[in-house]
Amino acid sequence: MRFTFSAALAALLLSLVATASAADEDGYDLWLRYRPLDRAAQAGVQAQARSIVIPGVASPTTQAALAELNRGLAGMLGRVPGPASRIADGALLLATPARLPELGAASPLHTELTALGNEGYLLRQTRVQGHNVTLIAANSDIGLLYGAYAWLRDAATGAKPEASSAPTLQLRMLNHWDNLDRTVERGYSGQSIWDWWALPDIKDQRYTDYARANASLGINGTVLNNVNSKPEVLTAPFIAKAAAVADILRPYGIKVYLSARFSTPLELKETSTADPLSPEVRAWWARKADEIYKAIPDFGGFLVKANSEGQPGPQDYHRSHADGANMLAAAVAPHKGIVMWRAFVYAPKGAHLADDRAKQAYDEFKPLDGSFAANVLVQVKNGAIDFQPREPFHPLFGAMPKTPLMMEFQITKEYLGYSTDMAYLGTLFEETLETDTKTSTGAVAQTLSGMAGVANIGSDRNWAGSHFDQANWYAFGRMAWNPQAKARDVAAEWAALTFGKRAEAPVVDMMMMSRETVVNYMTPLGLHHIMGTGHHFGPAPWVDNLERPDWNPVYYHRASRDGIGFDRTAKGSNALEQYAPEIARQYADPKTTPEQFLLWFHHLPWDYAMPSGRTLWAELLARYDKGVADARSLQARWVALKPLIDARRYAEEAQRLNRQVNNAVLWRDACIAYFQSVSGLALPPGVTAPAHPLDYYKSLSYPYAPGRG
Ligand code: GCW
Repeated sequence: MRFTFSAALAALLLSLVATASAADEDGYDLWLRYRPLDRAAQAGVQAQARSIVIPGVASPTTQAALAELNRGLAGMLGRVPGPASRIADGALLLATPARLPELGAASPLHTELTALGNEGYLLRQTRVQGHNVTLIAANSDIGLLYGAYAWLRDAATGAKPEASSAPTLQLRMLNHWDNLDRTVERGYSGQSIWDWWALPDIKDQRYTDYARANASLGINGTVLNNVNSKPEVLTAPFIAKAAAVADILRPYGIKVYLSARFSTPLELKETSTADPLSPEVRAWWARKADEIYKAIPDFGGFLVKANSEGQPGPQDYHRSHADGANMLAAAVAPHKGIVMWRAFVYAPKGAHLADDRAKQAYDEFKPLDGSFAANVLVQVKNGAIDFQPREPFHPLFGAMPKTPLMMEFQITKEYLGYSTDMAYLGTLFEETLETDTKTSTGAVAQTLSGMAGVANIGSDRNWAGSHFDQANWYAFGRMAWNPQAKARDVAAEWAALTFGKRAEAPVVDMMMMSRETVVNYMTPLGLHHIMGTGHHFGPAPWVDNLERPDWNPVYYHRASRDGIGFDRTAKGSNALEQYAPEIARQYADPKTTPEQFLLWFHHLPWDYAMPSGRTLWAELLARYDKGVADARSLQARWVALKPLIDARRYAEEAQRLNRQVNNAVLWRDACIAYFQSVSGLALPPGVTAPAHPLDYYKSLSYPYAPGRG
């Protein structure tokens, strides 16, 4: 009797524990959750992986692939097939031509496989050595690892295994804006994951999990430190720390890069100048490169922010960006390293200000097309101003045919509500990448040889600050692998992996509307850069007293009694001239300018007639109202999803979506109060007056907002 009672109690407790642990997730596992499949799906997956065979000598990369497959199968099926040495029916076979001679020139797969290059893979149900197998084939071990992740993704989502895939872009990079003291510039997910102080002796398990997550997306490079760099990162102790990280990332196909401060040798007092043409300086960088490559043989190279926002650069010595970039490029060239030189430049304090900050990068870089060394890439921000909720594509894309360009997206949401507001950036990436430059290059995506994303990864348990912000890391990686990927498909994949198949469709609907919602309550109709000084969080369209004119929101919206918007046509700054003639012509006329860019290119009277039949003033108000209404809709949609989401993640996102509604209302009310004070116009019937007078919004300050590094 006693025995029965305690057995029953134990069973009850066990089931409670099981339910609780199944219910509560903290997000650490990201999209690599590998939760148990239903019975039918289990049978299908099991049939493809009765054993795992990787012929030939194991490498760190094949070991990583095997470990991940085992982890995935243990989670999804509750069993681990383990490695087998012989090919048998039902084997999951991972092989390169070097590992399995059958995949060589005589193979029917040879042509297809060769076309996939070094990183691509193919998945195929086929026969090998007389056995029915599921084949993951590639030309290199890293291709096998990517193939293993693809196979696991398909298994977890019930998707039909993808036939074959290869990346179009060579460089798929994260840029960490992480400082050496572990603060993160524009980071909203805790501290830096790089514990520089503890490295190289103490290596956090997170570094390996970081590598797994990135490899699962095909990310193959990471810049460990902030572009606002420090000289110390290139000293021996920090090179040793970076080398320890590189050792962990290497099996996953991820190279380490560092942001270099242009004046490093001078500041370390090892040279008397930082002039890029000085032999002393050139020799110093060559020695430094040798030193780095001794510690990190596959070191990727340098990322540089120069002559921008007070950073030192070649212009300090009356040299050009090309002189500076080529000097560093010469130092790393013997080691096959590269230099990524950022085009985010705007005049330093006191220098002559361009008439329009949006024009400066093009003005400085376009004339240098053709003068960069072969191992230099110019990294161009998405947005000629700065990662705004919406910007037209940067005019440098399509304008530098002789220079490899990289796209720089910001995954961390500096300007889109940090990690509190929900904004799925897949739609933003897609919108930019698919835009036709109307030059010989075609779509923006076709101008690229690499893509960089400013990381949103930190020490928070869920990595990204919020669960939905994980999707932005995911989308960046998947779209760097395939810039033609559709935001909706990527969202569907992420949602199924993260919240399960049943939640997929409604979660995707939320994601797909989320960025437009933010645009509407922050900067509708092409408005930009009207956020608070320094922290860039809340609204501050009234700010007009900062040292530089182009730091002031009033510089960008130009609202006055007569109208609103920045005239970038020939009557104004003529930034339009930097685009292909076809685009310049189309955007020269407000009637043919896409509504979403209207006030980016035009200054228009408040009573300008919009296609909706409303005046511009009424349309602006309607957009702010729509932003708030859609934020409420996101909140309600999440509530409806409650039965499908585990309690912990449900609550964590619900709190954020509630706060987002308040944030949307704040933006709407503050902007309407301010623009009304300028336009002097009444609110049309039905439009709710802001909750407070303008002075109230002006008095709000956020001295301790996160992310200022
Ligand atoms: O958007 C601005 C940010 C800065 C950042 C800079 C840049 C790293 O506010 O924090 O500095 O862009 O991209 O260099």
